[in-house]
Amino acid sequence: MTERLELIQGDITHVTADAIVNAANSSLGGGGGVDGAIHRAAGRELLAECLTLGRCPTGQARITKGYRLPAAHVIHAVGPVWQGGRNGEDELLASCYRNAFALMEKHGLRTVAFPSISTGVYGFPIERAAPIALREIRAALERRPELERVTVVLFSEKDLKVYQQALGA
Ligand code: AR6
Repeated sequence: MTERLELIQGDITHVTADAIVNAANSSLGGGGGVDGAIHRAAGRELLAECLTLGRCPTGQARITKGYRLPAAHVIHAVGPVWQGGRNGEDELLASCYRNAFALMEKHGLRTVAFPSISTGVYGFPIERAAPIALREIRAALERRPELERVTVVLFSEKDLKVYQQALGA
């Protein structure tokens, strides 16, 4: 199972996969961080498709094509804004990962790359987010043998170390 899970440091917009996941906001209208990078790399057609989808509630996900990205699809997941940790943030973050995998199953996708959802602008502490992300990824890999590869792409070396430590724990 763990051989189908990899942690790398890099830019998710460069990843070739059936899908990359975007840490989006509910408007699906683009933004900063990884969302901005994905929209810039995919081109304006991505925004046009996103705007046909309406709002996406926190914890849920929507799928589009990848346009000029090397990835075939983008799964836009809306993570929770950190509000101190007692407002359902953990469950909403887990729900992003679960809903992303549900969309993969529905569309017959086998390889996916995730960023560290909610741990940038949305302020979710990465030390708390990493075990939640990895738990949901492992659960999906166990349940779904058709999943070939799940990559978590960490932007900084520090973030990569946090995930590596959580994976070993
Ligand atoms: N590749 C991989 N990871 C990246 C990249 C990249 N190109 N760029 C940034 N990261 P964030 P959030 C990392 O803020 O916290 C947007 O404005 C970044 O270092 O992108 O879920 C949306 O529109 C961090 O570890 O997403 C929303 O309004 C992680 O990606 C809001 O930000 C997530 O940081 C969402 O906030």
